[in-house]
Amino acid sequence: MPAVVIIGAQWGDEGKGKATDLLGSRIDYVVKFNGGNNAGHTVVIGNEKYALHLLPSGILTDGVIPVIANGVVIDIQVLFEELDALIARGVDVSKLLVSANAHVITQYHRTLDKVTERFLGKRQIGTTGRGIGPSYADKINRVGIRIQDLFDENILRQKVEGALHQKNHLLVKIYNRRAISVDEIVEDLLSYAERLRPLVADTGLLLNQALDAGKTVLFEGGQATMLDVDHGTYPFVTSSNSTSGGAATGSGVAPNRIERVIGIVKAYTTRVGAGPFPTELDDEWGEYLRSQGHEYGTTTGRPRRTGWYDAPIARYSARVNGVTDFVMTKLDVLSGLEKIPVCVAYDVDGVRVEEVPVSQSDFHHAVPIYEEFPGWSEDITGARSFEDLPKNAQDYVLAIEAMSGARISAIGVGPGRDEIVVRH
Ligand code: 2SA
Ligand code: GDP
Ligand code: MG
Repeated sequence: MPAVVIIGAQWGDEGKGKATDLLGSRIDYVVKFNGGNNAGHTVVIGNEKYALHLLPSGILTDGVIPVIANGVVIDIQVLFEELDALIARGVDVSKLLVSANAHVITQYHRTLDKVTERFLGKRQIGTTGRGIGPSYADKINRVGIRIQDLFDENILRQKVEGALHQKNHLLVKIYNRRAISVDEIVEDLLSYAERLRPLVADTGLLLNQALDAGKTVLFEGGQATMLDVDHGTYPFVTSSNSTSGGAATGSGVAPNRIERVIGIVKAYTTRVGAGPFPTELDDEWGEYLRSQGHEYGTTTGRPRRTGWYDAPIARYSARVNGVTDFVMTKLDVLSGLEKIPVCVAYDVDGVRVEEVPVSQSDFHHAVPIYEEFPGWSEDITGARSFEDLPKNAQDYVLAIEAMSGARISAIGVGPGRDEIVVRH
C-alpha cells in the first residue's frame, strides 16, 4: 500500500479524521496537501477528543511522521498554538515536517477574507474567515509569501512590500480599513522563523524517497470533492484542489504512485457555508439529523446544513477522484428512523437527470428524486462485523453501494476510534 489518498466525497465533515486515524497504525507518513486551518477534524481516542485544524490527524498516531506539504496554506501562529495544545496533552509532535514551498497566511489575508465576505452581502460564500482564499489568490497571482522566505529578511521584505502594494489600496480606498505596514508583517513573520527552522524540509523529496524505500504514505484531504475549486459547486467552494489530484500537485508525489483512493461519505449529507445542496432539509428531519449527528462546525461552531444521502454526488466523487473504496460514516445516526429516503437522480425542469449537472444553474434548482428504504430501530454502535448490523441497515448500505460507484469497505457506527465495521 505505498501511497493512499483519503478525500471527502461530499461537502466535508464526513469523518476523514477518524478514517485517517483508523489506517494510522499501518502508515509511515500522513500528509496534508491542501487547505489550511479552515479544516476541522475531530478524532475521539478513548475518552479524549481532539480537534485538529492545520495539523494532519496522523499526528495523533505514535510512530507516524506528519507532513504539511507544499499545497497547504499555513497560518504560523495557529500552527504553533495547535502544536502547543497537543504538547500540553502529552502528544509527541517532534516529527512534524513542513514544506519550504508552502505559502503563509498573514494578517492581511485574514482581514481580506472577512471584509470581502461582508462586501459580498447576500452573495457571500460563508467562508471560515481564516484567510484561505486570499492566501491562495496571492499564490496564483505570484505575490505569495512562502515558508522559505522567512529565512531571508531582505527577500521577505521585498515580497511583503509587493504583496501589500495593491492590498493597502484596496483596504483603504474600497473597504475603508486602515493600511497594514510592511514592518508589522515582516516582524510578525520573522518572530516565528527560529522555531520553524528545524521543521522545514524539502518534503516532496523526502516523500518520494520514503516511497522508494517501501514506506506507506497517506494523503489526508482537507474539505471535500464538492468544495474543490475546479470540481465543486463554484463559486461556493474552498480555494484549493481537495480532490485526489490535489494530493499529487500539493505534495510533489506523482499520480502514478497513488494506489488507493478512499472516499469518505456520510450515510446522509451535510454542508456548511452557502451554495446549492439539493437534498437539504429545512424541516424537522433536518433538525433531527443535526441534533442526532452533532452537526456543528469543528472550526467555527456553525450549525451544518443537513439532508439525505445523494447518490449522484457519490458517483460524481467516485469518478472525479478515482475512488477505489468508500468508507461510510455515521450510519448509527440514522438508527430509529422508520423510512430513509435516498436521492437517486434529480428532476431538472421536468427532466430526469442521473448525474450531477455541469450547469450550476441547473444544480441550484435540481429537485431530488427519492427512493425510500425501510429503517431499523436497533442501536448499532456495538456492531463490529457486517453481519452484526440489522438486516435493513445492511440493505441500506448495499443499496447505496450499488448506486455510488465503488465498494463500501468500512462503515462507521459511532465516533470512537474502534466504532467501525470493516467489511472483508
Ligand atoms: P474557506 O474558509 O475559504 O475554505 O471557505 C470556503 C467554503 O469551504 C467551506 N469549508 C468547509 N466546509 C466544511 N468543513 C470545513 N471545515 C470546518 C469543519 C468548518 C467549520 O470541519 O467543521 O468549522 O465551520 C470547511 N472549511 C471550509 C466553507 O464552509 C465555505 O463554503
Ligand atoms: P472531517 O472534517 O471529515 O474530519 O470530519 P469532522 O471531524 O469535521 O466531523 C465528523 C464528526 O463525526 C466528528 O465529530 C467525528 O467524531 C464524528 N464521527 C466520525 N465517524 C462517526 C460515526 O461513524 N458515527 C458517529 N456518530 N460520529 C462519527
Ligand atoms: Mg471537518
